[in-house]
Amino acid sequence: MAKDTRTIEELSPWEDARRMLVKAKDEGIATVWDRLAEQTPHCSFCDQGLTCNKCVMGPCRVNPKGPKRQLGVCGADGDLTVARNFGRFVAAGAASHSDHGRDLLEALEAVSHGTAPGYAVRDTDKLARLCAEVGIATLGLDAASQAKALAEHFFEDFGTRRHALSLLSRAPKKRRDIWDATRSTPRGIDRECVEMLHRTHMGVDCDPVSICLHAARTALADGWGGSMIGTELSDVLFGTPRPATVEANLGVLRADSVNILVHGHSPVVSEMILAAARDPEMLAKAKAAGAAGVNVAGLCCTGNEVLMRQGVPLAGNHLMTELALVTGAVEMVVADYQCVMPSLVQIASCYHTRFVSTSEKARFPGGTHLEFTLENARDKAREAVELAIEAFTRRDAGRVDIPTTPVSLRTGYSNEAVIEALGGSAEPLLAAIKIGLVRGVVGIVGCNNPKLPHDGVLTGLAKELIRQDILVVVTGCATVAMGKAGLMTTEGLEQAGVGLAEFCSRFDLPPVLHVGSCVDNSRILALCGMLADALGVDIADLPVAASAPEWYSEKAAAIGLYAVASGIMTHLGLPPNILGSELVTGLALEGLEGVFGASFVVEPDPVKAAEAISRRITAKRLALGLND
Ligand code: CUV
Ligand code: SF4
Repeated sequence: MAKDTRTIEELSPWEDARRMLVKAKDEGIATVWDRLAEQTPHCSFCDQGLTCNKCVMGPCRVNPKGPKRQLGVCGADGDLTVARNFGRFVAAGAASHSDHGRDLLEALEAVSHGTAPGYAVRDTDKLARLCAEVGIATLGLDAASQAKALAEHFFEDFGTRRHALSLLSRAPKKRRDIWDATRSTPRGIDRECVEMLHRTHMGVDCDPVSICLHAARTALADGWGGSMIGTELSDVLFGTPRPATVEANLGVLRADSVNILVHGHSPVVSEMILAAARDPEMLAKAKAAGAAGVNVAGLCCTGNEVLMRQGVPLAGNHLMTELALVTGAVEMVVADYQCVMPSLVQIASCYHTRFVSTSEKARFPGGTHLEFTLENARDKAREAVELAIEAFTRRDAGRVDIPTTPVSLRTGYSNEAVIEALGGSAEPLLAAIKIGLVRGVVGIVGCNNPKLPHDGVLTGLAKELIRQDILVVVTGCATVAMGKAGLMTTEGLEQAGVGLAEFCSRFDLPPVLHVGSCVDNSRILALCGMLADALGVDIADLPVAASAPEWYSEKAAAIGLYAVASGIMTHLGLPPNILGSELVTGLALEGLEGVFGASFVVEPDPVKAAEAISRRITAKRLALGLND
């Protein structure tokens, strides 16, 4: 097997990761880093986005600068090839978030019909607020009828018959005008994804710029559509997050308990697993099997979902998912979908660990498939917990190593909770921004990527930003990184600049606020819309930025693009596979500025990235007539 030439110390800064990397090596277990080494160097055509397999006249490798093969068999040049690939990449990401959003919509509908036992509307106020927002008269409607009406309304947003998605109303008028003028107003969530597949079929849209603009429209359909609906309905069904202190890292696993890891993205399955694990009957069964209890911990975004709402500890982020199993202390991984490495099935089989898939659309051969539906979820969750208890009896104590003790982090900062923490309105934050106590706000989001030092770019960037009085909001896998770095409690204020520390202390906030999972990036969009409206400006005028320092997924590309198309400059720690086209790369790095008032910055070095972001924030502050 090819070896990663980096030392374990270079791969990850964390004690828990390093200990498990050593253990994996000792036990002969390959990880994502080993497989990356085997795949390196990557195919240079693919790396640049210059391969095409969209028809069987090909596949083609396009070499724009070469003596030969400047065009694919159909005549597509490098720019078109890169644009078509990137368009489909973004559409896949937007489709993933949005299909997840649709699952929440189906759950809400089933709850309204009484056909989803165990699920309920937990936040009736939010349900009523959303109904009012989209124009559903709630007078005389009970919660079930409101849920039914709201579900029907949002289903329409997925279709093809609207001219604009309903929650676009949360964006400032100026922004909506820009979208209209550039024909990037998303009409239907599914429609934009499907249209991207259509446009990129051989012989449809052959203009790379036009494809990129449609990519922006598709991404906007995710951010202000599929993801936003997913977030809002998750709050309605499972409760709007409120501040709480929780624990994170592999130390949250318990040697004496049945450990179940929930992994994936949707709260629909993980909430049920949690409910079953907390059932006294299950606890009794666990005790009978010799365990002290049933301990549920989260991975990745589903972990963020149950962390935000239920205080469930977070075992780790993307690059920790394999290593969590290497502890030998995990009885079960329950996965729904997205970002679940197929390798987990193989690694689970090296231990007593059971890998359970739950979604009809995400099957993992070699694992145990317990198909969850809205009707059977409560029973299936109990079945899963019973299987985990059974697995506990087969645990090999000699192979268990739970490294480190957990760190604490504060969570639960939904927009509602932030406003409540500020005393009922966003005014104190705006005032702090105006006088420069808080210079700006940056969303740091997204994944890990084994090509980069684990969590290194994420935490390096966050530390630089808070030092420069920039408030950071985080979602997804970035959360665990910030928590481990100690930035998500008020103790983290020691690392913040004087102004930010003063502001945060006044409202008892940490310098890095946890706003949720990847779909919850929509909370950041909504917050930006709110702040811009309060100031009477466009989102592009705000001293804000976004960053996905260690991103890897198609979804992250969609997030980055909807941020840019919403007017938010976005930093990426590594580029998407577009460098084979100067045209597309130029558009991403500069051209979009002229269209949407924001573009991408690619920079792997966290300090340099912070400089670029800080410069941007200064420029926006000066343009608003504020100090720098
Ligand atoms: Ni959706 S998309 S690795 S779990 S943040 Fe984590 Fe988050 Fe990226 Fe995936
Ligand atoms: Fe080749 Fe064109 Fe077919 Fe792509 S669509 S595989 S470039 S012939």
